[in-house]
Amino acid sequence: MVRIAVISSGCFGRGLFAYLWKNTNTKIEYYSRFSPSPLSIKQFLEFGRDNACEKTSYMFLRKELPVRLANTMREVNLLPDNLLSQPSIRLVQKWYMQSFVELLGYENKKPEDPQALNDFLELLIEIRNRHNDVVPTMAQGVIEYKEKFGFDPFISSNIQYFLDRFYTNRISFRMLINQHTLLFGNDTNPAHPKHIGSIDPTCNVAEVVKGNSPRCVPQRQLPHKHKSIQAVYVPSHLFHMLFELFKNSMRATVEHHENSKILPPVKAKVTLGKEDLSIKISDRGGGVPLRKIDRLFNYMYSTAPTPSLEPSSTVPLAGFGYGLPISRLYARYFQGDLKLYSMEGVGTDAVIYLKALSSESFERLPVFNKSAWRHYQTSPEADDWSNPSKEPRDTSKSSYKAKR
Ligand code: W6P
Repeated sequence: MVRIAVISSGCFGRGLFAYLWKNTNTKIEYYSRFSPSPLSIKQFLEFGRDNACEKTSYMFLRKELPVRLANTMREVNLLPDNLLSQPSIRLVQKWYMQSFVELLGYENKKPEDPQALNDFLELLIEIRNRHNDVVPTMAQGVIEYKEKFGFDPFISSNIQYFLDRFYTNRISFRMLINQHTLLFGNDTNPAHPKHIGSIDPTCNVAEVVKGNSPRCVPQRQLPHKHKSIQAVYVPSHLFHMLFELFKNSMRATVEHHENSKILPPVKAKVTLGKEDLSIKISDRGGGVPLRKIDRLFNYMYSTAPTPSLEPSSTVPLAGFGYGLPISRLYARYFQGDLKLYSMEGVGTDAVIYLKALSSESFERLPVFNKSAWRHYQTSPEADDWSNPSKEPRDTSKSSYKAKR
């Protein structure tokens, strides 16, 4: 009713846009007050297996997707102005805004309307495509910032905190969209009839490991040697992580043994315990000193200054890029983790930990609240440990006694 009043009042230009803008921001505020509802792999599986109901999925998603979008959009706005104002970040914000507004179009559309169900599914595919390049575009934004303002530890820790949460949100958003479109779209997957959406209920981990590397030697350590280790998992996530780890291990191996005829193999080991399913990838690529390990996961540190100027052939494999931090997010998304254990001069073990039980692998989702807000206000770790500088500390000032 208000909408009609505004349009018919004749102030078509700014008035209408101002109204729509204000209305959308009110909606973002409204939806961001809900916390996202994490699902376990078991729940994804059971929902998709027992004659999945499209109406139920629609009813859940038309609320849950705006909730997840709004939570992350509120957090984007907490980024420092100098970063927020970069054109690439603005572009990503625009995509989020558009997708959010489009989803709101279904707030009042009844699930009994088959046209609404079909249009909603089409919209999800459109949104998924619109957001395809979010990761490289955000990386571009970080580059734009770095070119103008240089590397700053405060900004770097902000970016690290933010991008981990932002990309986790994106992984979860795409997971929900993929489940809905794969279960209810016409594009059934004939290659994997047993899969439930993107989930393989009997994912053979060693097979995915082998698929990544013909040179590796997957060793099995099993309570029953005849049975291979299976997981209820998203094979594409597992593939993404393993591809990244093998790539890094092989590069380290080749570079460390440049002048020798034989290359030590990259080895893989898969183990299953009561809690964890663990996958270790071991290389003898000379290792990384402890001081540099954190950098491998740092977004601001590992964004190349000007990748567009480099020959394109070097881009996909060059540097560590965002592959490692995002692989770790995939592992953490379902309550696992990814860790590196390196011994300088020798080599590196990378371990992916997954939950052995699908009932325990709940989505790990960022929530926009006061505690998250606080992270953007405080500076990184106060300097409350000694530094190795040999300069004697100036004790003449009174501040020495009156510790603050
Ligand atoms: C290295 C560095 C690295 C990162 C990730 C995985 C394996 C390896 N090996 O030397």
